[in-house]
Amino acid sequence: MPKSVSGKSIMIQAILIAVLAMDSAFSAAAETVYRFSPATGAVPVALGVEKTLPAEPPDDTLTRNGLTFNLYYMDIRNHTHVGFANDAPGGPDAQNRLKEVLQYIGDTLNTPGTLDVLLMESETDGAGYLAYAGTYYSGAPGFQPGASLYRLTHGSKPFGPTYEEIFVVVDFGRPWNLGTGAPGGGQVDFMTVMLHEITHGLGFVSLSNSTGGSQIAPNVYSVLDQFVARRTGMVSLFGGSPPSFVGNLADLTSNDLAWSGPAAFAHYGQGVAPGVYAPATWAQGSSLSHWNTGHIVGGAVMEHAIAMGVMRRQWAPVDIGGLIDIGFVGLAGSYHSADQDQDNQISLSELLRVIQFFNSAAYHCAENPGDTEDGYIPGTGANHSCAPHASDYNPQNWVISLSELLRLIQFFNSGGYHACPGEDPPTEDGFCVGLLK
Ligand SMILES: [Ca+2]
Ligand SMILES: [Ca+2]
Ligand SMILES: [Ca+2]
Ligand SMILES: [Zn+2]
Repeated sequence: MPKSVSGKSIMIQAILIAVLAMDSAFSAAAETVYRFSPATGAVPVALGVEKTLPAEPPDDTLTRNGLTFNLYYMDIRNHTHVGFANDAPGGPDAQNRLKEVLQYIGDTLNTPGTLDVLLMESETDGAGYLAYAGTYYSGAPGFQPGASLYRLTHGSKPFGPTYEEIFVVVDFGRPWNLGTGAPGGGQVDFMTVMLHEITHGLGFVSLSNSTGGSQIAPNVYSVLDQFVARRTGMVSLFGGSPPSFVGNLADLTSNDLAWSGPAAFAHYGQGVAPGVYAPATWAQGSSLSHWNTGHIVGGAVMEHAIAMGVMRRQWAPVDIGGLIDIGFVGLAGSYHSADQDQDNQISLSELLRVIQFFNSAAYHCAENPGDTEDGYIPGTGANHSCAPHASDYNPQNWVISLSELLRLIQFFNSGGYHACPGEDPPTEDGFCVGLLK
């Protein structure tokens, strides 16, 4: 999101899409792809002609939980002496904070693969966006995943080796908190903003313009756009094949949009669909690409604005649900906690363990997860600081009820189960009967 500092809060500026003049660099024969961020809108790139990712090996690499991030710092390569550069005042700190954010993302995303992240030359003017990030889309009609999600689900780069999956631009002329501690009241927390921006780079973004058309090309929308709905009646605003805008123009500025995806609903846990940002005046770069700021219980990373001095370095449940809906199904946890050997089957001994919790009338967390076979201890206990058991969901109360146990017996009897967070309608516990094909 394009953020700017305004008084005590950071708000998104309305940004018009840059209209790029065609010039000789845009060969008529070259296929066009689009670099897209909420801040800049769609910027056409002649595929194979304009190369953005350096051919040389990355400057740094980080792997967490099977997900590798290759980091390319243009401040280092171009000797800017600012921003992320090693000899810039906050350069090493900024690199470390970025890597901590990526560690969190890798740990949490639970999705193996590789993403090339291009840290473009930093700005220092202190005007305009705090930072922005995005990914690439083609001009093909459909609800597109974007390059990041495409690479993680297909295992290949959609547009070839010379394009990154995520590009990031940071304006270092801002009062950043580049430390690990909490930001001061007049500081912007770097890790918080990086998490927000990189989430856009993962594909959490709308491609709609102010009239419901695509910013890229006719009928080209994002996987997020398919979940934007008019709250009254939960009517999707983008639909059909190929997708087009099927809502009313007034919907886009109605303050009455909601997210129709089941995982965001379930993870939000408020019994109501989370709101999508749709202020009375269309805010280019902010509208539709964020949760309804100020109306999300408990707040979220993907609200369009964040107060200075605030730190939010982990996705809120609603952020995680939204990411699951758009295709990051690994976030749901691929395995049921009863499935200790993670073979998508509930064996008799795995079932007996949960029957033990049922018979003990309660369960709680082991002091150290490695203390027991599954990190839990039968019986009543004060420690509830771990993630609840997947069998404890209706309600989640540190007690395994008979009906909750019967659900696991169903998986035991059917020879397998699999995570199915995208099921419509959603299942009671996010899992489905049977082995994944
Ligand atoms: Ca700037
Ligand atoms: Ca098993
Ligand atoms: Ca329960
Ligand atoms: Zn944003």
